Amino acid sequence: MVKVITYGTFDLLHYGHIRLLERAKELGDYLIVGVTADDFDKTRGKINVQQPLMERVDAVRATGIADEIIIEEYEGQKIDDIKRLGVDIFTVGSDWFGKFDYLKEYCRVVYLDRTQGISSTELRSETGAVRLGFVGESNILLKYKNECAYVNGVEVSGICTDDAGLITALSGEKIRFADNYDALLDISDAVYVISHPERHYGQVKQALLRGRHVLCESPIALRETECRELFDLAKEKGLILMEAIKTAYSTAYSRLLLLLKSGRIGDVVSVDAVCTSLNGNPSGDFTRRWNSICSWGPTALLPVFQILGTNYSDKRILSRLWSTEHRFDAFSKVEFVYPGAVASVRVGTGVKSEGELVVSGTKGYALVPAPWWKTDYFEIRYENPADNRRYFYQLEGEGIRYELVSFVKSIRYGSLRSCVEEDVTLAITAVLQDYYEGKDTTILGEN
Ligand code: C2G
Repeated sequence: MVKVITYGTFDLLHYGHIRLLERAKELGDYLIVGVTADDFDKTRGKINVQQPLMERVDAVRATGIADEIIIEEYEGQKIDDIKRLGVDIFTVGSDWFGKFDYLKEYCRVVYLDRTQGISSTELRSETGAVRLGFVGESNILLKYKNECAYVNGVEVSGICTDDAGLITALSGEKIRFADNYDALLDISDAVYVISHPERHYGQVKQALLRGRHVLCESPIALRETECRELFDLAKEKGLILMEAIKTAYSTAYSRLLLLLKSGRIGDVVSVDAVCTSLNGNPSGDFTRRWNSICSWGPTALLPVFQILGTNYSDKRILSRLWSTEHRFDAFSKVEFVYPGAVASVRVGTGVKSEGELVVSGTKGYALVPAPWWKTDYFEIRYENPADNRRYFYQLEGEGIRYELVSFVKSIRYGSLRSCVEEDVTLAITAVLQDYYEGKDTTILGEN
């Protein structure tokens, strides 16, 4: 019996895949198909896959061509499989010509002509790309704009900014500058809002009322009631309103949460997050610069609320200000008391500290080294160092492209696929609102 093996993602299975499988089967008597696991695809840069693994496995099985289906989960697995399964022939489409010649040491390698005119990428974009507009004055806008290049099904419709630096940075590109926000909405299906936090509520509401989906850099609003109103409006109009906190889309961060929830460090007793970036004195530019609690508060609060929940029994905010009039903090510490646990976050654009995340538990602790908010690595540590575990998960683009993929998928499938729960968003907003209203807040003085 001649055993043949081939591998693929087989996303949105189409006749190009099926023809490949049919010709692969004709090479021998028994065909094994390796379908790539979601994580493995993400690791090798295929972040736009629409279907989860089992849907893709079912689709391959339904063709009736494969005699056996396995899951491809790691780099180099093909060699293991060929040896373990006694494979005689490895085959793959000609778009991979030459890439698998190293397998000739273990079996015959056959490249089959790729079927022209069809691809999963084209199918993903067939339903019309989401025209995404950008509004704001931050350099983060550039990052998001550039990350769109990695996301199927989205195109940059235009930019609304009055930031001279951004306009200069983009001047060499084929980018449409909208004269005003309304004009940007005219040419967009969705907008990414990265303007000053004080303008978020109004701009998000305007976009929703115009039937546009919204990805808004956190905080979505500075009052809890306004935040609820916007979520209700989005639901009422069948639109996607998604809060942008890129850390939530980092694989390492999301895997850390799963390990903690599975009890790997015992009961969590303390969560301590630090986020700082010295941006220098805003020197009066208070309507364009973001203060510390808006710049870093949502990111630093995210693990506190996603690990310990949002039902804390007490909170204290301690802030050192650059401007009392504008309530512009250079540094803030927020302490929380929970039943059986505590948490603290320290954020600052006028203070420098070690930007790590430490989660302390009754059996051990998790350490995410600086800059934890865009990490690809963390450790679980115990009393006996021999028991320590290290984890690494590839992170491209600080998590932004994964966030954009989730946003576009949410729009395409009509249901929010956010990694930030609504109650977490509301809890973040409530902390910011208390800071601005001075509730539970002590001002330590001016910078
Ligand atoms: N294919 C094809 N014609 C197309 C599209 C795809 O012949 N129009 C082939 C590809 O060459 C591949 C298989 O169908 O052999 C599956 O394609 P994908 O699902 O796009 O996955 P890909 O990552 O290209 O698979 O490690 C090997 C890779 O996983 C190969």
